[in-house]
Amino acid sequence: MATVLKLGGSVITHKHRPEALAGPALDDAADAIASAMASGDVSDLVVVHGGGSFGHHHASKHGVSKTDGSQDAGAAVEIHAAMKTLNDFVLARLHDRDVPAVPVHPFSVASRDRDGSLDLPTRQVETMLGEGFVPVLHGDVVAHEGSGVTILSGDEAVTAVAQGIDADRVGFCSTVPGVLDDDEAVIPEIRSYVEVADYLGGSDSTDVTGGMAGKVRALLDLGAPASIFGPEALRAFLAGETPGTRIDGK
Ligand code: IP8
Repeated sequence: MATVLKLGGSVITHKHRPEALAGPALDDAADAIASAMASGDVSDLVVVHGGGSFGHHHASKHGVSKTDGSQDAGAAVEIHAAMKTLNDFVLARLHDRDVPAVPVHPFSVASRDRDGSLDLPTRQVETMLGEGFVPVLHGDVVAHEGSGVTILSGDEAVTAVAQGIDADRVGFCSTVPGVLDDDEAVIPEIRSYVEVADYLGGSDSTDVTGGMAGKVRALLDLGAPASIFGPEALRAFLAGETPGTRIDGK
């Protein structure tokens, strides 16, 4: 039973200050993951984390987005390095709790075709799972045919990995308790983007990959049910519940 869990960049970092880790929030998430694994609620787990104030700050400084590329190796390395720093923090907090986390850096394995379609091989992720590891991927830069490098969002990584390993469950831990309607109430289920397009405005901070609208689109594209929920519901999700908003584009 494979589970892919995304830890939103806004959950584990302070998004409005460059390279500021939200340490207590990351500790809470790591505690939830460690106890779900210790109790056997979760076995094959892949974690993907977003960029928060690490990736997005540097991407925006260099004008790089999912569609606007850069041929500047220095810019690519700077964005990637910031994401590796954040990845190291996530790994360390998991290791502190005896979770056998190992890094997977998408820049080293993934690429985009000219039309933007993504190739993210997942054979190594499956082998890691088979060996009892918890692969930890992240949003990153990726080589993009004709554009240098562009940004790979954590959401795209979730979709690609979940499809590649045929995941059974996908969870998206965000700062909000789910996708909210105009009355700030959690929408329990979304089956198509048009149902919710009116509610999904742009992200209010530096987010070069699209905020909640991008998250919903990515999870609808998954072709399997996924959940968006807040940090307080992470334990419930890992225990097998479907808190927050259930997204099923099939
Ligand atoms: O926070 C973006 O990932 P996201 C990663 O999941 C970078 O959109 C490098 C900005």
